[in-house]
Amino acid sequence: MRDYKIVVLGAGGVGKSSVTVQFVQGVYVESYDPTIEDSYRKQIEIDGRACDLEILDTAGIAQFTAMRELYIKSGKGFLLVYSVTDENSLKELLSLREQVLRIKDSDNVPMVLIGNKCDLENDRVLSIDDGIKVSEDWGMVPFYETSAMYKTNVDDAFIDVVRQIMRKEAATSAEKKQAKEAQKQKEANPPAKAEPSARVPDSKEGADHARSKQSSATKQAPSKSKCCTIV
Ligand SMILES: Nc1nc2c(ncn2[C@@H]2O[C@H](COP(=O)(O)OP(=O)(O)OP(=O)(O)O)[C@@H](O)[C@H]2O)c(=O)[nH]1
Ligand SMILES: [Mg+2]
Repeated sequence: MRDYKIVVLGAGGVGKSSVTVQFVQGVYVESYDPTIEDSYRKQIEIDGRACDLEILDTAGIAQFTAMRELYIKSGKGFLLVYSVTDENSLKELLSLREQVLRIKDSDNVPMVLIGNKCDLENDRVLSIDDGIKVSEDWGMVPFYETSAMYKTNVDDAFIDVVRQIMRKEAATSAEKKQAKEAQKQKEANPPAKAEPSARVPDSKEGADHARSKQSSATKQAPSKSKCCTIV
């Protein structure tokens, strides 16, 4: 069974724990208890493959974010969560994503953007289009509006990030296989040693080159006729 390490990131109170617990345990947590760090495991079959998910639910509030760098390093896929009722929570994600890309040293990191609390229509300050705009700015990162309360799109968001990890791993192992094949071929048929005169000279240079070649050949191993010409 393959291991998939997923990290849930976002500002305080946006619903990271509620979304995670809803996905893992199928229950909705009404109360708010700020997280320091919680880890969950869930086994699930995706596209016929058994997957062992390790989900890290992280702290949103600043006092608890010191460990962020470490868990970003170890994560394979990321859920970036904001709340549609909190404009700042979306702004905070911009720097969080930057941090993820910087630490991973890659532009290609499995990731989904989540606008949570979409059931709170009356308190909504961010539209679907606001989320779509950010997803486009990020190079079409998959975007879901979710409700942890009603379990809307929660499973889809997690499954999406696992599929992205699978695709990335498949691409990496295909690249490795190709490189290995190329190396094998190289070892089996080593390239012929290049002649020192293999470079194609331009016409003037070619003439000079030919002349100097001739004269040095003459000096080193004069043939009869050339000997006659010099004399
Ligand atoms: N109406 C509604 N409330 C939600 C939803 N998701 C979370 N909440 C509520 O929002 C509050 C905060 O949710 P949490 O899941 O604890 O938020 P968090 O992002 O984990 O917060 P930190 O751990 O402090 O970073 C709780 O009272 C939740 O019940 C949702 O989809 N809809
Ligand atoms: Mg939490």
